[in-house]
Amino acid sequence: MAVTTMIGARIHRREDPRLVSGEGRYVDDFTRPGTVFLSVVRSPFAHALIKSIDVSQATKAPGVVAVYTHKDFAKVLSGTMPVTPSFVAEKKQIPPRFPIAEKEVVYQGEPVAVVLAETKYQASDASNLIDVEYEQLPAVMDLDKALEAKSPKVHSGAPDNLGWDLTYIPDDAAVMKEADVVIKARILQQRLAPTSMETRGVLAEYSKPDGTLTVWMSSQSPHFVRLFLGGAMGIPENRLRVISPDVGGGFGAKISPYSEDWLVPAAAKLSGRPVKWIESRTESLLTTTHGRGQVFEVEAGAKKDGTLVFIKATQYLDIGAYMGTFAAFQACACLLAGGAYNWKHVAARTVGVLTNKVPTDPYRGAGRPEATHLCERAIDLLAGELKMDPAELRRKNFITTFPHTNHFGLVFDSGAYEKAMDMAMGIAGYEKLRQEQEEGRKKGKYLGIGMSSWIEICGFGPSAATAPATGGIALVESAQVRVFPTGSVAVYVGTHSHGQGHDTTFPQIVADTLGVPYDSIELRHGDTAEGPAFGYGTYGSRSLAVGGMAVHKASKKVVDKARKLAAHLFEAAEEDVVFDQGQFYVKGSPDKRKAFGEVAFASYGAGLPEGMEQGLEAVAYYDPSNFVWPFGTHIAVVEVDAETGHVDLKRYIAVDDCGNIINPMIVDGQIHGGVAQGISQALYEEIIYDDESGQMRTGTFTDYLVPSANEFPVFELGRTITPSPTNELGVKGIGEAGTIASSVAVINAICDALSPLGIKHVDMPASPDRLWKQIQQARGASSNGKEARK
Ligand code: MCN
Repeated sequence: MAVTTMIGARIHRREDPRLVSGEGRYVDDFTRPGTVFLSVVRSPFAHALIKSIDVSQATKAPGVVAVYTHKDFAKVLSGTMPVTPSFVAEKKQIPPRFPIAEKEVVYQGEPVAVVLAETKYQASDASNLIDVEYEQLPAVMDLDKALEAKSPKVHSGAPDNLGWDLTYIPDDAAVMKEADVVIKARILQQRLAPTSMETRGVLAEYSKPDGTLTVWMSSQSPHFVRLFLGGAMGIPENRLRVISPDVGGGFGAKISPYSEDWLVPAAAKLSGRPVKWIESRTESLLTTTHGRGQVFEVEAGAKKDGTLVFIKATQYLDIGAYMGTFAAFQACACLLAGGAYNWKHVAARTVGVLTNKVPTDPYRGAGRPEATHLCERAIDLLAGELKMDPAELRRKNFITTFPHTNHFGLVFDSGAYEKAMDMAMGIAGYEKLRQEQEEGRKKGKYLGIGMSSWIEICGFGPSAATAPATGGIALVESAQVRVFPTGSVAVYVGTHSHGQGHDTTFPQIVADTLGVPYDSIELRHGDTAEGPAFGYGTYGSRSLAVGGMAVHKASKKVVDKARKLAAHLFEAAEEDVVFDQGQFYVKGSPDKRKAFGEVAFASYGAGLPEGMEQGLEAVAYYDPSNFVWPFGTHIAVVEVDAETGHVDLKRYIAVDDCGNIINPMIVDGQIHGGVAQGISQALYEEIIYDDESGQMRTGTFTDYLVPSANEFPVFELGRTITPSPTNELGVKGIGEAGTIASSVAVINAICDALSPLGIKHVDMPASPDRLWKQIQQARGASSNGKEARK
């Protein structure tokens, strides 16, 4: 690999001046002549039968162009919404999902009818005139209750509410008996709303004469939408164009296709008019897939000397009313339950449970924050039982030899876990903090130090592992590099940047590989009409480790062709031509050079070597041999006010290792955002439904607490670099790392702070209300002499 100056350069994101000055172009900025606006009539109930729908008043309302219900959409849409079920082999039940309800609604917010009108206000007003007669049915909202035999069924007539039940590894009772101490915990991962700044939105234009459909959509994976939507509408991929322009965040919730992604294009076909729908914030909280929504039963055991023996995790995952396209993926929490440690035995089981709520699907980290949380909580609980320092217990049990094959057959490519922990402890001043804690406790201060030594699997993914899991589609990645006659370069990729800075980092890779100026390279993505035939989108922190490698591979193909041409121009043998930072020369004659641009120009001219075609461009698909395995240690320092339950997050230290770095500034930015999201889960965010009525109680930002920068301390970052042996760039992903690591670091710190009260575990969000009650209970118990109070 040519090493020059751009890979590793801490340069500003080139997309930012455009995005922060209002020049970004999001779905709502696009319009087509004659566009009508769509409003969705949604079920107000969590579970009900639709007895009748009267649209007569709405049809007569001002500006209304059409009103459509299930029977209309059934004429232009076939099949059901896509699901990747094969990930969970022992699947029990995948309720078929049509994008709009026909006879039964199974979650609040499910589409029942749509109105098309000349303005969005007319569409919204008219949707209130649609009279739907419902017969309310009992809803089941609670995960535990849903599993009871006598509970109402989420779908009428269904045998039970079980989505899946899969034991990956059963108990090994003989090994489990070897443990001297055993801890048990029930850990809640509350439902979260992935609240990107830009809500979802779709604009669709159908041309009847030529049978083409163009869709503008806020999506992380436009090619997948084209594949699935084309199937549903019977439109071949060469007549269907999906454009994801600037996307204001996705956080995993814009991977899977949604009802509206089908209804808007279908309405465009039915009405013969371009149709636009932009999701409101309340619709977003109610109907965009939620994240997490899980309960873990965890058991772990260790020897007296701190040697870890076993960890057992049972995951109960609240699927919601239908299975999200990638819902089963969240079961990967089980595969990483052992974390960064050597355990003699790991047992894991995942149970997917249907409830009358909006489906859950991947949200930043998807399975890996949950795995880190359960494992790192178990480590701290064991350390408490063993009366060992949590850092010491970690150090004693870290995996140290690589590649390492875990209990599930996954191969960790490289790591240096202790090094990252040592650096984090150094930055934190760990020993001093422990002393301060000791002294503070004497004065009644509840200071806590929490650690999270995280690992993750990302860079999805190798075809051998992903094709069986997705039902046949291998998650590889594509790129096309085009060099124009005067030397400027356009790069087309199948990944989609919606905040991750690809416009900057991918050209950094190309600049070094081709040896051309960074400013001469443009990145294009998000339009299925451009670039390679298929792209696999952005999620699972895969864009660099897979997509960046495709870019690198395509660039190298271009260099190979240019080298052949340079040899011809030099009248030398190809193997004698040296390519050095954008210049070609013949071995032994370094003074006589041809710049890459000269060769590019020549490639469009006459007199090429025999058999060589004009032009200088290449397409590459990259299929990695393995996933990549970043890691690190985060440390949170908190003080809990025992009188109010308020948590003051005093410091946050994050040491992460994502292999070689393309752009340190962008990596830091990704860590900042990710850490903020994880802390927010630990302290603030929670989607709440009323168990009785099935109504969501957090339908606005007044009830659903999203923090601002003011709620966070300045993050103290450190970095170790352990290159990945999996790819030539030596890179690993970083887009989810902060979220994966941080929630449990904060919770471990709170538990540490409250340990003098005998509190061993707190659930998320650790809101003042929840903590105050727990503190009151603990104090009550201690005044009854049941718990020790220091
Ligand atoms: N990078 C780097 N060197 C590394 C690793 C990464 O320079 N060793 C750079 C990459 O080149 C890229 C960025 O860091 O510019 C993130 O790369 P990567 O880790 O490959 O992650 P992805 O680009 O695939 O992003 C996906 C990830 C996920 S899964 C979610 S969810 C998420 C996230 O990124 N959603 C985001 N970060 C987000 N950031 C914003 N602003 N908005 C979202 O919706």
